[in-house]
Order: sequence, then C-alpha cells, then structure tokens
Amino acid sequence: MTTEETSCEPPELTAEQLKEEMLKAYPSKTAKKRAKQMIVNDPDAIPEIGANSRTVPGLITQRGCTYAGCRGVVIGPIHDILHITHGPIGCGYYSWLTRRNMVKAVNEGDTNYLQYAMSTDMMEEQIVFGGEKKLKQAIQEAYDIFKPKAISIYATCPVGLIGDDVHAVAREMKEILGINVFAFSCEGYRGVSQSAGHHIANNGVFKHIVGLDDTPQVHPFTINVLGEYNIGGDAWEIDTLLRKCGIHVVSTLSGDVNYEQIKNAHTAHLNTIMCHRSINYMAEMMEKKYGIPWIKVNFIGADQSAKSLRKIGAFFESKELKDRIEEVIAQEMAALKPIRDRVTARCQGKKAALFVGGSRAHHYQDLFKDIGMEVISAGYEFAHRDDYEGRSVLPNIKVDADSRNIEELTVEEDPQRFRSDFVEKKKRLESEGFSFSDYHGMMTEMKKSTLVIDDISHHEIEKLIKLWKPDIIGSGIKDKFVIEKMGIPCKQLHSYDYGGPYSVFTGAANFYEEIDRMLHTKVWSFVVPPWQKEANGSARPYYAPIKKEREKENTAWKKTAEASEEA
Ligand code: CFM
Repeated sequence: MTTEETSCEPPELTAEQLKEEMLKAYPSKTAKKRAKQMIVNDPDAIPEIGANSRTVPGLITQRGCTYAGCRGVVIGPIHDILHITHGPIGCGYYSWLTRRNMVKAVNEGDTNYLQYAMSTDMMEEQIVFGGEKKLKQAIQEAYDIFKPKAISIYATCPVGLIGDDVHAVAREMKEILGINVFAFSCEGYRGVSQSAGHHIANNGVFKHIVGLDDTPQVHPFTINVLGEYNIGGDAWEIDTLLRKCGIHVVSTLSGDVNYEQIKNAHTAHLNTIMCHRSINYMAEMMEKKYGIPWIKVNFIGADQSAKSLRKIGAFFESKELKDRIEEVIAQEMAALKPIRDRVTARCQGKKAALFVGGSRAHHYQDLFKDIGMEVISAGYEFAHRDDYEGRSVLPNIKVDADSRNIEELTVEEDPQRFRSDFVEKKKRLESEGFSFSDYHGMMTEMKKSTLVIDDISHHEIEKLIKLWKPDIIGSGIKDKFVIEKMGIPCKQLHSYDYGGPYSVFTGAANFYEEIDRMLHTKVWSFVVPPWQKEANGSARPYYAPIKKEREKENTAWKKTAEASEEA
C-alpha cells in the first residue's frame, strides 16, 4: 500500500487503547462498570471478567428477558406439550416461532403444537382483579381442543407484579384434568437476562418431567445431548452422525424432542453438554439424583466434532465403538477436505468478531479457526464467569441479589435409581486421566491480547468496527443491520436467518461456504449509509479506509469479470 492509500487510516490500536476509546463516551460510573466487562485476554493467566450483572440503563444491549430464556429457549422446543403464556398478548406473540428450533413429526401419532401461540391475552380487567380465573379457563379450553399429554404455563412480568399463583392453578388443573400441568415463575424481570430463565426452566423440567418413565435402555452406548436446540436442524445432523458411529441418543434437550423422551432421559449412560450456559444445571442435578456423569462436547467445527466423538468413544471404552468412530471421522473429514481447503485458501488470515448469547461466541470460533481465520474479539450477551474463565472459578463467583432470586433445587440421591456403578466407573476413568464435569471456557482458547467484551453495546460494536475493522461479525438480529449498514457482513448466529445447519462435518461445509460468500460478495462496497455522507454526499473520512479497500477489491473483480467476458 502507498502512503496515500493509508493516509486516512486510524492508527492500529492495541486492545487496551481500543477499550479506552470505547469507554470514553460513558459517564464515569458506567465506564467503571463496563471496564470490568471488557478484558484484554491472556490465556496463560486468565483475568477476571465482570459478567451476569445488570445492563446499565440507556446502553443498547442484545439481551433478552427471563421469560424468553425459559419459555423460548429451554422448554419451548418440546413439541408435543402445550405451552401457554400467561400474560399480555405481546409476550406470546413475540416468542412465536422466532427461534428456529426445528421439529419433524415423523411417526404416526406424533404431535407438533409449535405452530400455535397460546396465551391468556391478559387485559386491564385481569391486571386489576387478578388473572387466575382466566388462566384456568385457558387451560381447560386448550385441553378440550387438543387433549395434550402435558401443559406448561409461563408467567410474564405483570403476573408476577399482581401476584397470580400460577403454581396453584397448575396443581388444581392437574388434578381436574388428570394430565401433567406445571408452571414456571419466569417473569421477564426476574433475572438480569434470559440466563435466569434457563435456570428456572431446568428446575421445572427436572422436577416435573425427567424420571417419569423408567423403561431401561437396551442399547449399550446411550447418551443425552443437553443444550442443543436444533436451530436450523443442527440437532438432526448431530443425531445422524452419532447414529452412524453407533451411539444412541435417548433425548436431546430440547431440540426436536418429545415429552416421552424427556421422561426417560435419566436412563442414559452419559450426559453430553453442548451449551453449558443454558443447561449445566440439568446435568448437575441428574448426576446428583441418578449418578449420570457429564462431559462437555462441542459439535461446532470439524476438529471439535472429531474431538467430541473421540471423547464419547473413550468414555464407553469399547474397541469396536472407537474403531467405528475413527472410520466415521476419516470419512467425514475426507468429504469435507476439498471444501475446507478451497475456502481456507480464500479466507485465511481474515478477521472475525463474535458476540452471541451464552455459548456460541465460543463454539463458532472453531469454525473460523477451521478455515484459518482469526477471532480478534468476542463476548457473550449473558453468560457467567465460568463460561468465560472456566468452571474452576465457580467457587469464587459471588452470588449477588439478582442470582439469589433464582431457586436452587435441593437434589438428593434417588434411593432406587441412583447408579453407583456409574460413579465407580467415573472414579476409575478419572484416575486414568479422563476429565468429567469440565468446561474450560472461552478465554482459555482465545489468543493473547484479543478483546473479550461481555454484554457488548451498540456503541462498542460501532467503535470496534471503526477502529479494528473486522472482516466479518457473528452476532444477532438486534445489531445485524447496524453492522451491515457500516459495510461489514454480519453472520446471524442465533437463528442463522435462513441458513444452517452448521453442526458437525456436514454443517461445517455449509458454514465455510457461506462465510466465503459473505466475505467475497461485492455488495459491501456499495454500502454508504446516509450518516457516513458529508453534506456534499461524499463518504466521511472515518469510513474511507474500509470503503477504499473494498473499492480496490471491486476494481480487481471488475477487471477479472471484463477479462473473462472478453475471452
Ligand atoms: Fe445456549 Fe442456545 Fe446460546 Fe442460549 Fe440463546 Fe440460541 Fe444463543 Mo440465541 S441456548 S446460550 S439463550 S446456545 S437463543 S440456541 S443462539 S442467545 S448462544
């Protein structure tokens, strides 16, 4: 590059300097709080990060509410129970099919209620005089129409404020209807984010569903896949891969799962956790009550998928299974290689930044690593310190008033069903170096001097784009268009827009190709949003470097296109 071309580029900032730039705009109290949530990483001496605390009012956050985490994320995907939102219609409406937790009703008699949005549609009258009567009526009406196996009720903010006892209504209707009816106190305001809703949902599913069916497993290698929600079909790809290897999934919590599968989940040999944030509670409680050990897996990224399969194989200690797993990995890797190589050649060295939820900002780094890309900054919306720093920090996490608000169930060993043989096996394997109940978190796997940002705000994303110029950002729908209007492609990593699946080897191929397309499409060079323009219509100098780079690429592309047209 000539000096002229670089003349308006801002100086390359260090992570510390970038952080300072981001904080400059804030009042001092806010800056002090945010500073603790923006950490310059050092994988060899993981620094402490501020997480799972309240968002400062006025900052534009990506977070959702507790109701969303409970009804929308963890329980919502169970497709053959009726989900009734007790609240004003908006809560039910906005949680209606917006998350792409896909479902197939394949067998005769399978039921799928997910197309319905059921709500008590609370009005002023219920807010003033109480909504329990209307809730009972709604449950009765829903039962009369659908005759479901179970009904689940979700409390929204006003329900908590006026004090409707959703649990008493559930107990009463359970008695009257003779089916399982249970409720969740998951009012939106109950926690600082959707994370509280995950915990509440885990408690409810554990108390009201898991363990209701003791039919023993006949398959020798059975697992549950916890924290996998079948977004864009991810769980289906994982299931197919595991089946190829000879591993049987008893239940997936809760991607494309039915009520019967969850009732029987406690009979599996092993719990594997995909999303640690949303479901670690369930794994812990199942281990305490039934003795089932758990391991962390990651089926996002080819290398990580292979690693996870091998870990499951090692747990079962069967030579036949391990050999089969190696065969499958070899086949899948061979099929993926040409795509991975082609995309790597085109994307190597490009820079990505990821700000997603409570798990994907970590997992999806592996897909970028697979194709030689670098992750310069990442962060979760609502994860806790253990998801960043690893579970070793659990004893040091201070429980604040907001977390104390969420019930911790007291779980004891089940006198009949506790598997002491599983505990023996776990101990033996541990003594041989196998690690259980482990999650090392995001920061251990990120490079030194990358910037880790918890609960990033729109202002901070804008600064990151202007000053560090990532080539692509993985994020959510709330900021996607802000990012794209700044000329940077944004891969929507929650519902994937219309894309996916991205899990395991087959999904990795989809992801690589899509990232390649997004990085190399020419549309970004045409984006000049109005606020970038000076009065005379020219682009503001601040964005000029990005625009210039893109224009250069564009000219090169045009030349190639013209040349090929001439030929
Ligand atoms: Fe777990 Fe999720 Fe996530 Fe999550 Fe979510 Fe989601 Fe997510 Mo959106 S359960 S923490 S609450 S992996 S809906 S499927 S994509 S924020 S990173």
